[in-house]
Amino acid sequence: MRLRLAALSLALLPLAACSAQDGDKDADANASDVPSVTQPTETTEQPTTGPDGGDDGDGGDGGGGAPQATTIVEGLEVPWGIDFLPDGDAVVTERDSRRVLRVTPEGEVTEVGEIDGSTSGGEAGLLGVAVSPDFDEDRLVYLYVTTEEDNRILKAELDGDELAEPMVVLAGIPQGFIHDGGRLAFGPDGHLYASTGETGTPDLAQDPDSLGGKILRITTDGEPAPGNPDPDSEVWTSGHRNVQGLAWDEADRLWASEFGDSTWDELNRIEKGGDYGWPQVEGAGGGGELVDPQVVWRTDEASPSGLAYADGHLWMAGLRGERLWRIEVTEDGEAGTSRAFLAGEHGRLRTVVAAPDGSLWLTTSNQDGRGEPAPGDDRILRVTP
Ligand SMILES: [Ca+2]
Repeated sequence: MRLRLAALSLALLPLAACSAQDGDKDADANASDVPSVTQPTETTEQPTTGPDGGDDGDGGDGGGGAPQATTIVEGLEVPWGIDFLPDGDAVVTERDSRRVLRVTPEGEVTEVGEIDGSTSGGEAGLLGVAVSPDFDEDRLVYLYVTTEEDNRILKAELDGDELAEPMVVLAGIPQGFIHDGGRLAFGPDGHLYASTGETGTPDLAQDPDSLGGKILRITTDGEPAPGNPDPDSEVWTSGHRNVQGLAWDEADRLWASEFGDSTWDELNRIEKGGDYGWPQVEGAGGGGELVDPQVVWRTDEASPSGLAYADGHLWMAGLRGERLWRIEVTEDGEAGTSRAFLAGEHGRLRTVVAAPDGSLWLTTSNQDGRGEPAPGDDRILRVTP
């Protein structure tokens, strides 16, 4: 582990660049430099509710095969990251409160810590979480956190219901009021992948010396992972605007969902060293050295954050689109037909992850400053594919 002190000049971009699409609230930077953790304050019981809608989707599904959604937990505030522990409980982060929660499959919520040094405001805050593949031995969870200086990846031991002081894994990822990326996931290769945003400064996406607008691939100590395109760089792919979804299919191909600017959101198949076009191209049409997306959607239909793979399909959660997209993946690794479910039924949808029992956990994001919270928001929903 090391503290990387590069890129101080990238701290705290001007706040005027808030886009109409995915920026939202005023910044309230209030953090100290080094995030620390506050110990748990309470445990709350969250009764599991029954089916809450009989959701048939809006994809013209006349019957059969439409995913059903039930509420696991309600009363959360902008749940952002979810990953699962070996015992089946989930670790859940809340973006603005900066709380780290442990949630059982039955919906019992325990606060295990709070990341005090995290700045929230706009799209920043406590974002992604990934549980160590060796959790039974090392007890580590990885967190993607915005501070006043940067976005950084931390790791902390989770012992039962108590999160220890975090340690810095990788610092110096540009931060901003918007486009902070933030998804963390361990790949089938055992390395940690992180999606970053260009923070409203599009040229960062093409700057090989910036960690912004990239997908990073690092070791658990924050070093460039063996086999990276540049052995001295954490960068795996570049030319991204704001990736917030990462998922591997059953052939271990990596997929990423990406916010477009004003026209095209993207689903990309991620190949080592690829340049995905931003800011030269939004959507398809790059040609040459630029990798085109596999699927695009209008931003009012998607504005995607989380991405998961389950039941032979990719599943993508739409914020502005307020729907859950299901995307076919062919055997040769092409994205096929996509179809929407749950449109408008639960408001903004942020994160979707595959749970150990084969279901999907799906979060609402109606408390994020751009939604219209319903009683009980925000929620974690269980969706059975
Ligand atoms: Ca692109």
